[in-house]
Amino acid sequence: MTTDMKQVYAYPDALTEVEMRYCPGCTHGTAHRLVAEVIDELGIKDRTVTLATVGCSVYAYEYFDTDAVQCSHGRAPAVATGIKRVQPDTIVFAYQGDGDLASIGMAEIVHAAARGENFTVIFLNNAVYGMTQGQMAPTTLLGQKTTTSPRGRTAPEAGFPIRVCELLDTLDGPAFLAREALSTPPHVRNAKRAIKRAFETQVAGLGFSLVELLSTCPTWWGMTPLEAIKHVDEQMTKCYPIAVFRDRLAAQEGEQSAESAPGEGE
Ligand SMILES: Cc1ncc(C[n+]2csc(CCOP(=O)(O)OP(=O)(O)O)c2C)c(N)n1
Ligand code: SF4
Ligand SMILES: [Mg+2]
Repeated sequence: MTTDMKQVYAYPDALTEVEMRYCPGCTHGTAHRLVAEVIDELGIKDRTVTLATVGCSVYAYEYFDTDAVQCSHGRAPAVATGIKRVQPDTIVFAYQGDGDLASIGMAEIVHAAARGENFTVIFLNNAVYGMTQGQMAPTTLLGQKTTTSPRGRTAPEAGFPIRVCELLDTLDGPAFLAREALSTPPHVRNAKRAIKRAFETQVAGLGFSLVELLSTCPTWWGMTPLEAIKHVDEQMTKCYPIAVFRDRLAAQEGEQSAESAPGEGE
């Protein structure tokens, strides 16, 4: 008797076999896997350049089986701009943490988005500086305890959390902007859909794309992996709502299908 077995998951081609150094329960690894699956599905591995940044994902250049450049803190959008303008056929993605992107690199990301540069950003929002021991980030929630806000973040002392997608959504440059959460399986599936859409936007040459992924840092949040997932799902999404803010590819697809549909009287 033969049984038909359908393969549901396989190790992505776009990941190397280097063991990731993330803490148990950290969703950086989940994000890497989703990006790698998308690269495989789009068949773009041989022309993809990974931009690793500074933070816990600093070794991304070892984990993705693509060409890669290690960028200094916050400067990945500037590096991406250079590579993409010189080699427009490459697919470039920057993998940035919230300290990297929304603190030291805020100017770079805003201007690259405003210019509508044709590359993709995977933005990991875990509400702390993970690598340097859990300091407050621009994305830290009000009331959240970190190593530099031991009594909890307060607005008079440290201002309000920065919502990157909403901020970039005020600009004309971006072509795709979405926020998803790496929490429950349905959210993880939606995150992959958004990542794919972002890469497709770049492949179609439509301009800047960014996916913000709400992520865990159980180590510096002082939580178990399960508590951290719950925290993403129940607390982070209150401050950072899940949404697709901009999808110019969908708008283009809509126009194309309207053009090809038979008009009235035809
Ligand atoms: C110019 C510069 N300033 C500061 C640092 C120190 N530093 C390394 S990682 C990091 C924070 C990273 O946090 P985030 O981007 O949120 O990444 P995570 O580790 O949370 O994934 C900082 C401040 C550095 N490497 N270079
Ligand atoms: S410190 Fe936080 S962000 Fe860094 S690997 Fe550990 S859990 Fe992940
Ligand atoms: Mg962080």
